[in-house]
Amino acid sequence: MQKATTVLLAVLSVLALFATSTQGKDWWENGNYYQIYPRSFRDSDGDGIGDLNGVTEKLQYLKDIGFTAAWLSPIFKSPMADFGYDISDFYQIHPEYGTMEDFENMIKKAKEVGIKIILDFVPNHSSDENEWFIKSVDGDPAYADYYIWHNGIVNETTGERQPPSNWVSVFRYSAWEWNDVRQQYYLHQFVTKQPDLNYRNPAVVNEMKNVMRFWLGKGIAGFRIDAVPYLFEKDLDRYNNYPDEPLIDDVSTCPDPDDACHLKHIYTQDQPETLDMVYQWRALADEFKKEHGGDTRILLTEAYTSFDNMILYYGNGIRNGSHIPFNFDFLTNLQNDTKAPTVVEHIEKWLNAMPEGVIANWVLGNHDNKRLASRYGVQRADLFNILLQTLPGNAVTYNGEELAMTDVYISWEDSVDPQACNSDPDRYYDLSRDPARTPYQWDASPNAGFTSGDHTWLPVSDDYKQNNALAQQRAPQSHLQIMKKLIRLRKEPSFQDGDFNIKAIDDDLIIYSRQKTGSDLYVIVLNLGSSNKTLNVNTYYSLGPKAEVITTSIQSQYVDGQIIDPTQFNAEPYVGTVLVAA
Ligand SMILES: *[C@@H]1O[C@H](CO)[C@@H](O)[C@H](O)[C@H]1NC(C)=O
Ligand SMILES: *[C@@H]1O[C@H](CO)[C@@H](O)[C@H](O)[C@H]1NC(C)=O
Ligand SMILES: *[C@@H]1O[C@H](CO)[C@@H](O)[C@H](O)[C@H]1NC(C)=O
Ligand SMILES: *[C@@H]1O[C@H](CO)[C@@H](O)[C@H](O)[C@H]1NC(C)=O
Ligand SMILES: CC(=O)N[C@H]1CO[C@H](CO)[C@@H](O)[C@@H]1O
Ligand SMILES: [Ca+2]
Ligand SMILES: [Ca+2]
Repeated sequence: MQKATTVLLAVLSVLALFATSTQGKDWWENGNYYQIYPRSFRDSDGDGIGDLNGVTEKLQYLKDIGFTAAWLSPIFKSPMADFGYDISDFYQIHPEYGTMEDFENMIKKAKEVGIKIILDFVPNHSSDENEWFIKSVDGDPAYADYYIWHNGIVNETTGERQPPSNWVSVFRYSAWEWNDVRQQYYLHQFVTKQPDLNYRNPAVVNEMKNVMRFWLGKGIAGFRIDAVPYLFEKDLDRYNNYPDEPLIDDVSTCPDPDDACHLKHIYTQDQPETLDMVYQWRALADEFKKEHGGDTRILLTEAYTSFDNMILYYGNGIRNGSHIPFNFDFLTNLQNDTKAPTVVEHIEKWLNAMPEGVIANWVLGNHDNKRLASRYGVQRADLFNILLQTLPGNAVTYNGEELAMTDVYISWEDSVDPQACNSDPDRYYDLSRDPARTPYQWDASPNAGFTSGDHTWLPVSDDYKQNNALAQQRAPQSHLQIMKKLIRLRKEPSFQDGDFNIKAIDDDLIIYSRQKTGSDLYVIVLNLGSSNKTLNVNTYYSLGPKAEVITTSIQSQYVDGQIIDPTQFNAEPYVGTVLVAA
């Protein structure tokens, strides 16, 4: 009896959840987010470097595909030691990318077109060329504690001064750099030109909140926040020292002590203070809306961290956190040879762990990883885009993945990414982020229509004559056409609010359904493997005697709109297909 009541209550609360979610959906919920890497997106003035006017020019293109919002990798003034993630003035536009007026035009155009603009916020560090750092080096009292400074320690054997702790930078070597002027070490968790800001100083916390208010005041829809786990480090102990980090359990997996992977980052990542900071930023975004009106301003957070931590970024039940804590589960855990049951496990794990009332999100690529089509094979690019667009929640797409652009080989000599350049000719390629950052392929004209100039900051892929946005727009079937169709489909009630049931049939086949009561039943079949498999779809989800192919991978034997017999469905190698009861 009691059990029945509990079940009934559970059913009622699920229904209540649906009722609220369908009616009051906010603009950002179940949206489609597009990451623009501005340096490589579109060059408007022929210098070989993408810029803001280039982005403005292409906003309509993004709207036509169906994206809700675009987030831009950093566009702020920077000496470009880490391609904009080293900011020398948080309040100014980087001159190569344009002027403040260009920025304002971009925002104006985005409003006209109906696409939200989200900026990258890089709070962990500034450039060493930032005025704050220069003043800090000089000991200016207002800035002296803006960064993390330490005298270092004396080595008992040699009697010489050495860094305060064994901490290693993400991009190799000690995370401490000696400064001759100040006669102290400063901390940098990324390259030496990226000194870490000191979040234990309330003036820094305030300053960075002012940066956020400044850009929100310019009309952006929110921030994507960079490298969140690195914000805080363990505080000084009572002897004024920083503790060494322990070695990883099996050092043979990362033997070089100069590599970050050699240590367990228990003092330099995921400190408890970090979550509090994210919650403060969320409160700021909420207050900004209260004070200024307009739509919800959102936060997206970048954190490669433990699963439990990722979930806490959403909020702790009392305070709210990130609207979209990037779910990097696919990027970190799905390899080329990952089998269907493992893919399903990862999807269910995230959905089951999410706290109540928040929205899932899925990320398949960004400027720090090899491209989707290169990781899983071009043949499977559509399959993964189908997966991304038909899962419940928010979808995040890195520019070029909608065209199935592939990595471009960049030689050691031509590499510019510090993560690659800090390694050596034997190892750089695996580390290099350059191959996924090459210019966007617009059309078949020279340099893929990215620039009118005769050179580009990274080489253009040599397949651009066949593979470009214009060709794919004109073709009756293409990766881009499939993407457009998927994004339109996602607006259907069954994808916005529908139930989701997924299973792996064997090592290759994934099948799942999306349906909202009273709306269409959709069934998605993905074949990750290399052989044909015939199946009766109705055994799993009953489509009835006939089904329509909504969309399917470019190489599929089926075509969009075709009516088929779902009891004799041929799941071809590497093909994904969306079916609906006909
Ligand atoms: C002291 O310096 C020596 C020589 O550079 C080094 O091998 C040793 O690890 C240092 N000691 C500590 C505690 O760091
Ligand atoms: C957190 O977000 C939920 C859902 O939007 C809202 O109802 C709640 O009031 C928020 N809590 C705080 C502390 O802002
Ligand atoms: C992924 O696997 C496919 C087939 O199993 C193979 O053709 C392709 O080269 C692999 N790609 C990578 C990046 O390993
Ligand atoms: C898979 O089935 C299709 C359609 O029947 C056929 O054209 C193709 O050759 C088959 N491929 C393999 C690997 O058996
Ligand atoms: C995905 C992403 O934005 N990664 C960035 C994390 O932060 C470092 C340092 O700011 C950048 O180098 C990465 O590109
Ligand atoms: Ca330019
Ligand atoms: Ca830090």
